[in-house]
Parts: sequence; structure tokens; C-alpha cells
Amino acid sequence: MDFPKDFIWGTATSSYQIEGETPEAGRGDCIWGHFARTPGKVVNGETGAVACDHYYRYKEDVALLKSLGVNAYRFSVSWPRVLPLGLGATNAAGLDFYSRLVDELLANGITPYLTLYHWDLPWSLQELGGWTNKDMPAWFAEYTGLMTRTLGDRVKHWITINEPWCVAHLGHLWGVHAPGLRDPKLAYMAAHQTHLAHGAAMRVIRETVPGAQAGITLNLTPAYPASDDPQDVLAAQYDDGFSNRWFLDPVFKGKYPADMVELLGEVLDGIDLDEVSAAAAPQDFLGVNFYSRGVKKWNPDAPFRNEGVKQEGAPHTAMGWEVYPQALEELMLRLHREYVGDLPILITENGAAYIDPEPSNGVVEDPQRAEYYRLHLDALSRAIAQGAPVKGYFAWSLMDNYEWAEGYAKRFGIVHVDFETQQRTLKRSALQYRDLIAQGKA
Ligand code: IFM
Repeated sequence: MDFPKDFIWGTATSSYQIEGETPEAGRGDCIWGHFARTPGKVVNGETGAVACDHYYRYKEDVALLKSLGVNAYRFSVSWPRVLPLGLGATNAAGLDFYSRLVDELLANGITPYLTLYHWDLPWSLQELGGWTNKDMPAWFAEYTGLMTRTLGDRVKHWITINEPWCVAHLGHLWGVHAPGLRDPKLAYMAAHQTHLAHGAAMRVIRETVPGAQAGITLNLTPAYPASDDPQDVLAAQYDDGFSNRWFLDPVFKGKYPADMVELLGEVLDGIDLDEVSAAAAPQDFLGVNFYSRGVKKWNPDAPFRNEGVKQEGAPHTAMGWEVYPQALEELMLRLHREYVGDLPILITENGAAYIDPEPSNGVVEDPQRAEYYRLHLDALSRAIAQGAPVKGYFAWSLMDNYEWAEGYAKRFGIVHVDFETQQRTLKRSALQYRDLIAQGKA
């Protein structure tokens, strides 16, 4: 593997997944707390009430980052921690927490990459319709301004929204994530609002943070046809539209993909499609979260005319996601050709859940996760050698945490967390990552 000397090596987390809800520190409720407390929504009814207790243990966690040798850390701000009702009165303790976290990172030589929205919408905004309310871009801009004014002197790397596809589809179409709605029209309205909110936040960041580097993070899942049959090829094209182009095209072309607009038809009624040009505000990088691929076959009865085909015999993670690193290499080259040109790409998440053994002799042996990382970093280094402008990589995740509707059962960390004692233990994958970073910097 060959990475440039100035490569950005990081790990990533998000607020609701690690911090703990800490109402005693003035944080307001969010849609995930509400969703998780609703019976039947999350495995074992688990919530992020304590999670990794990171709000109180952040210094220990920054020390872990330091021990790994990373030069960057991607975290998210909990909107209801700083604005408990989403708008209006601020929570000084919440702002102070992020200020202390940023100072601790900088003191340890670690560059903060701040994500403004990683799914924990203030509950009071959801009561007003949340992402389907047309005021969302303005609310998001107000919240962005608060954060840039508070941290913009020290934080120069800003990510607006994490995985708008999940916000729209998991949260508003299939109802498996907060806020748990199941309505195609609401889902596409929510997606539209994430585009507009991204554009609005980019303008605020530009105006308030001199020298800012800013962009969005999209989860991209390459689609492959199950066979050479032209119908399967079309199924893959539609899946690509649904999973990838609906989010890439607004940001890079300022418009929605025409084939999908036609396919969605009246689902889009009530959305002013031309407004999406606001999402094309120039970015400094594209954040990409990559986990797996989809293999698609034609199904005229499926909502998007395609359905996934499980690749029997291929390796899969504990999430049931196929391990297919070649898709990462191909995705980077496609983005380079069709979207970003030479604009930097940051892999803002990549990683895998597996069932791990308990710690033994001070380490957790996780050979499958270590191999997943090795294969994907290898794929990335091949893409870079062919000209893809990949400038950084953030392992998902620094530590085991609250995996949304899967609760604590699915562990993505390179650091093991004992959720009873909050003891952190490095896994073998973390040691491998540390060594790789050291070689890369050498
Ligand atoms: O844990 C999530 C993260 O919050 C967003 N991207 C995918 C990860 C694994 O499911």
C-alpha cells in the first residue's frame, strides 16, 4: 500500500452514538431518544442514554486517538446539546463541551473535522415537521452560524450533513430510523430539504470561517447488475439513481437526475425541483462513506424497479453487508471521472461490524475487521495510483457505540467498549491501523 506523506489519517464517531444523553447537562431531547424509547423500534429497546459516556470521558478518548497516531478526528455536534429546543436559547454547557473537546484535540496535534448533522435532530423541531418543514434550511443555517461563531477560530474543517440518503429513506420512507415515518412523498421532501440545508450551511460557513474547508458527506453504494440482461442493467441504473445520483447530482450539477425524476413521477409533487440548484455551492471536498455494494435485478413490482440479490458464498459482515473492496476502487475512479475531477475526496467512514471475542491479555482479537481494513485501504491505494484524488481516510468507528436500530449488538469499533464498565480496550485492527499510519508517515 502506498499513501502520500500528507495523507489524512483519522477515525470517526457521532454525537448520539457515543456521548450519552446527559439531560443533567442541559441537552434537549432528540428524535433518536424519542424513537429509541418507542417500543419495538430498536433491538432490545436500547437507547443512547449512556452510550460510551463520551461527554464525561472525552479526554480519555482523545488520549486513545493520540495513541493511535491519527492526525484527524471526525465527530459530530449534537444540535439539541447546544440549542435544546433547536432554535433560540443556547445551552452554555453544551457549547463549552465542544470547545473543550476541540482544544483537547488541538493540544494533541489532532485536526478536528466537525459534522454539523449526524441524525440527532432536536425533538422540538420534529414536532414542527422536522426535515419536511420548509423552514429547515433556515433553522439549519441559524444553528450552523452558532457553531461557526463558537468554534470557527479553531475548527477549519466542516461537514454539513451526514448521509442525507439515510435521513430521507431510512427515516422517512422505511421508518427504520428516527423519526420512523413511512411515506414516499415525505421522504423525497426530506431529501430535498437536506440539499437546501446543505447549501444554506455552506454559505454561512463561507461567510463566518476564514480559511474554512467545507463539504457534505454522502453514503454511496455502487450498484452492479445481477446479469448482462438489459433489464438487470436498467435495475442497477435505477438503484444507482436512488442511492447515489439523487444526492451527487444536486451537489455537483445543481439538478436532479432526469431518469429518476421521471420514475418518481407524482411522488415529487409539491417539490420545486429547480430550487435544488442551491445545493451546488462550491465545496472544498466530497466526504464519502463506503461500506459495501448492491447487486441488482429487475423487478417491475418493486418501488424502484430493482431488488437486491444476496451474493451467496461471498464474505459478509455482521450487518449482512457483502465485503467487496473492488467497489471502493471503482467508485473512487468513477467519482473522479464523472463528478469531482480533482476536488479532494475524503473517505469519512469505512469499517465493519463483526462479533468480537471478549478482551484477553489487554487486546481484542478481531482478524476479520483487520482484514476488512487491509483490503479496503489496499483498494484505495490502487485508486490513488490511478489518479483518484483521495486525500484522507476515517475509520468507522473509533470505538464500539450505539448502532442506531441495532442498539449495542453490532460493534463497529477498532476500540472495544465494555458498556457495563466503560473500559476501552484496543482491538487488533486498531494496532494494525496504528502501524499502518506510522508507516505511511515515515
Ligand atoms: O453507524 C453508522 C453511522 O452513524 C453512519 N454510517 C454508517 C454507520 C454504520 O452503520
